[in-house]
Amino acid sequence: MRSLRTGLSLAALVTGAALLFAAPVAHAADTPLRDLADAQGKVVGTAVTGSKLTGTYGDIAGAQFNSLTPGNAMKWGTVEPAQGSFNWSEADQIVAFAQAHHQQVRGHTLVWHSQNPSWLTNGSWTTAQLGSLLRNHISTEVGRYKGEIAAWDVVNEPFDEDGTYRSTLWYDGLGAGYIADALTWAHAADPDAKLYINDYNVEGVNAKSTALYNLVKDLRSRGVPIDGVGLQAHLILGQVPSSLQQNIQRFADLGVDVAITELDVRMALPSDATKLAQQAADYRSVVNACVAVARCAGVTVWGFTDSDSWVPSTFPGYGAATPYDENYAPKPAYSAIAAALGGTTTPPPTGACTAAYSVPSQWNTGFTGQVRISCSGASLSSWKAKWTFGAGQRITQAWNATCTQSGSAVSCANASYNDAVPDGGSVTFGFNGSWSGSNPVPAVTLG
Ligand code: 9MR
Repeated sequence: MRSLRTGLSLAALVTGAALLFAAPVAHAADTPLRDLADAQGKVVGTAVTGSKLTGTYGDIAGAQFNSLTPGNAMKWGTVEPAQGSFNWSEADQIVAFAQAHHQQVRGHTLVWHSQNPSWLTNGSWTTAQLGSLLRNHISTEVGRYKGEIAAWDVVNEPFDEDGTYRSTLWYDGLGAGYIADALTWAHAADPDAKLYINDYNVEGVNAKSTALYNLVKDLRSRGVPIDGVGLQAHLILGQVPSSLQQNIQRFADLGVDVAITELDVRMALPSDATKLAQQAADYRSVVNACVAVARCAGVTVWGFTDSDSWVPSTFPGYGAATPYDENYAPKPAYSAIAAALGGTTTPPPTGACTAAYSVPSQWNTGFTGQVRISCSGASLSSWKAKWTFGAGQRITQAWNATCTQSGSAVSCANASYNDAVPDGGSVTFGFNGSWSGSNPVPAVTLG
């Protein structure tokens, strides 16, 4: 399903030639994440979009993960767009897919301040009406999927950053008791589902996570059915809280499970090899922290591919937050998750592909240039060679490549017949150009 690829990321100039190092990538022979997680007794999950569960997206979702979370399909606004009129199609589809692939489903989410239907948020309700609307919603949805959902994010994002309760439809209308009520109603509808409270910015020990801790402690002392805490973990590159494992442990010590429910690590775009390596380290520390605590149930990523991530639209200029790129190539973060789950990935190739620029002939106003791309210990399935002319040279005609020039910037892409550069092989293309004054050799990068 996954093919051998060479990461194109880091180019270094060596006197007119570009060195291209291969980035660590996963290979088809590597053990799927779900098998590694199963061996650890952990969940490795992903949020999914139902309509995308075909083709490569479906293949990866089914092969690599042992748990699915509907990204939006089970939210109130999706399932009951008009009062009393239900749309379960995407939720049903995801549950069916999960069952066909022997995966758990994490239900997400029953009580939230966001993505509610407008009939609900625009209505004016008495306290009693609001309470019964919530009760009916929970009973209906949890009841519909009784026995099919391993864990529910019953209450989502109940706290503000300072640890006080967030002002929401539910808190404002029903008081803090809505949390215990929601858990109780969910338990009545499916006694076997694990019931969670889920929030963000509660990964480390801080005011918000301490408020959550105190709530869970209180709920447990009162016998309210609370089984776990979800730490969403929408993280920023290089900012995994150092107290993550300690925080997971303190919840575990209360007698509840902990799940990392929405992991992603966003970075300022564009990504590069350094950022991707940092991201891999971040993913690894999160998964390590979960593996280190027995009551940590597992880790779910909030979308497994950069083509299906909420980040770019919410944080303009940021993205590349998931373990697979937009073309479904596993990133270093993928290998890091595998390693943290006890797997080994094929070591990164130590070889490189290089591009060497030369000028075989030159006359009064013209010259013939040549670029040879050679690979050793690495390979390319397609290539693009780029450089900037330093003295006003212009390409007039090219062969064995398609070259475009804009100002001084040149970009030459492979022809259909010479796209592959095998390990130990090379490809050469050439061009005629014009020059005057001088004709210095430019630095070529591959990408
Ligand atoms: O991934 C979800 C995205 O498609 C929605 O547009 C967004 C709307 O808020 O919600 C996203 O998922 C959220 C999740 O349900 C709760 N935690 C934060 C997630 C990212 O916003």
